[in-house]
Amino acid sequence: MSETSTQLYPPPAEMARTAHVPGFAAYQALVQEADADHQAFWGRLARDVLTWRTPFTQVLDESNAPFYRWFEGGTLNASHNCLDVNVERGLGDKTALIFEADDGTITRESYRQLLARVCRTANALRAMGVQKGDRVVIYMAMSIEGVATMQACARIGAIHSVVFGGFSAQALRDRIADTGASLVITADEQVRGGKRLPLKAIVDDALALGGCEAVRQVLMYTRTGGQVPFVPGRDVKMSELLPEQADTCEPEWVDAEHPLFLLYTSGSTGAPKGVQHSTGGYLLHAALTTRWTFDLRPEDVFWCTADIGWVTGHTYITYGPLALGATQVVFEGVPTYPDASRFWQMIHKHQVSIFYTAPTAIRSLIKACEAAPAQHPRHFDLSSLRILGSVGEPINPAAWTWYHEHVGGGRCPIVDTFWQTETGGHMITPLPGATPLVPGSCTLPFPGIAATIVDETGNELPWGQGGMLVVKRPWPSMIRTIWGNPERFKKSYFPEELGGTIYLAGDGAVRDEQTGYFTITGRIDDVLNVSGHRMGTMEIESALVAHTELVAEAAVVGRPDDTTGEAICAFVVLKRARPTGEEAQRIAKELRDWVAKEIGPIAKPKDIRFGDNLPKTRSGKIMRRLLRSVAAGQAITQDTSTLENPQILTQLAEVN
Ligand code: 6R9
Repeated sequence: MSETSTQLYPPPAEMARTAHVPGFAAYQALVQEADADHQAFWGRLARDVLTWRTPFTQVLDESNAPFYRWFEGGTLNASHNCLDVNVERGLGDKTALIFEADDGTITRESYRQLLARVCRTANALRAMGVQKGDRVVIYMAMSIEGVATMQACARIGAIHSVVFGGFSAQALRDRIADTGASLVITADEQVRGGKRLPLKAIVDDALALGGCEAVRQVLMYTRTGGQVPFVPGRDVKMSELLPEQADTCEPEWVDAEHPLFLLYTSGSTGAPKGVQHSTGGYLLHAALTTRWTFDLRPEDVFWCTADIGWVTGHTYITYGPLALGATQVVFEGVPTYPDASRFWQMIHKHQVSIFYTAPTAIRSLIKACEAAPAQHPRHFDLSSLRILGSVGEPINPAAWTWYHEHVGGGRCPIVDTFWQTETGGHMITPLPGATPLVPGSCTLPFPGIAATIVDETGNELPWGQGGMLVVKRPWPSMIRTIWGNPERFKKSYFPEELGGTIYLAGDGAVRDEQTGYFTITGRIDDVLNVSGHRMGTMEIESALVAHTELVAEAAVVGRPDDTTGEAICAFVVLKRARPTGEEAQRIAKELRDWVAKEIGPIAKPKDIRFGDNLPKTRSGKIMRRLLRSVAAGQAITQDTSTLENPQILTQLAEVN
């Protein structure tokens, strides 16, 4: 509905008065403060929001741009900021985490208890020989232990790299090998949607693939007690090591620039990149955005449904809310188990006041609740909610309106937060007490974020004209480098064509002619967004052609999908004759399973089309533009005159 996308939703009057950023004028004042003196602005906030061991002496060092350094001279510890500081503030007995397991079992942990757990884990890591700067790979599901393990790494200055529990042994191996980790932390199994899924067995497979020789030990949390292989001398159980440990642990005071974590994400070419984040700048933005974007108050119950395997789970579970002493829900399961009312029941049970989820979850719940009306949110008391959030992909106006009306009861602002793994925290987002909302728009930049839109040569474009989203000034939580590949960091994010110091987001965007509000139009590179998960088309292509017995050539593109946003569509040329009918379906299934094994189930192509060839230019380049139209079922309107073999398009349009 086009009307809904232009309707304005002003902030609720009460919020416009009492929010951390109260009203649009307050937002504008912050933007002006940052514009007038960018460094003074961030310096003031870094002193206000974080607790430093030694104060910084310089806010920003640009001498080696784009390798920016923030808060030089300052030392701190992220875990100290998230735990000790809150206990010292008198929040020791406040609930930090409410964990709800897949089967509904609830465990609560106060700030004091969480601090003790993190200290025991940190002592255990030290006892295993982990030192400051060592990399630790965490392959765990949603759990208090998962959050505590990340915090424990931070406490001793070890660099964690969480790998999402849905990635395969091969994908896990690649990440372990790239980090050079000496320790892997995992669980025996994970439980999701009533099913037990392996974790430890996958770690064993990953290590057996080779290339991870730096790994000396594997630390295992016992989640289910299921039978799992155990390698004596290498594998250690948390249940045996932790109780022996003291529950105090002196934090390792690190420089503001000390790497806090690496998180792998997909780019347009090559292997996934290890995005490196800092301690001081990252933590500042994590805490500040949690405070301003979600208007977090002491009495709030915050629930971010993301997994700790993604950046959203890092910033808005492990770091931001804890740095502010919030109470939050951590959920092990899936939104549709035991049925599609799970979220509504949990919001009511835990009296959640701030709820942050992804458009793909909303769209799948709309479908499920329409099919089973008893599970519709209207049957549940969701009056505890005050603010809703969305992240991961554009939220279409229809899903926005449903979320606003049925989940938010028409009274809760929706913060549509645009950001990326590389940005560390929110970049363009409404503030709930300040910004009038327009469904489908992430509205305006967070104060201090110099976002704008440029053309290919770096010229700023007027409102109304679509182009590339860039950020003109550095900000504290920006990516510091790609682990082990500073050249790729410069090339990917600070291209010479744009002057070498402007951050290129990789998304297209346009600003509304009247309001200047941003709308994200999608990636401008070969990165797909499937259910809010970033997938490189090249990664999936490499996985397909790695099936050397069957596959000669493959090209992967995205096509629009009502539920998942984008769906993966693979065009495959086999080493044998082009299959049809049942044979085509059988081979397509085999290839889907193969991709799941190579990368993980999230990378399985939804469509696989077989051809005798792929559409290529006379110079042999695959014409992905055309494949995108074929995948979307659109008529080909582009110029095909440079195509070597135009007839191939008809063949590829056939669905198996
Ligand atoms: C946080 C996260 C980043 C990519 C980003 C963009 C898309 C995220 C969005 C959005 C429109 C939003 N994206 N939030 N697009 N509106 N509110 O998702 O990080 O996994 O690195 O993905 O997701 O395309 O470039 P990440």
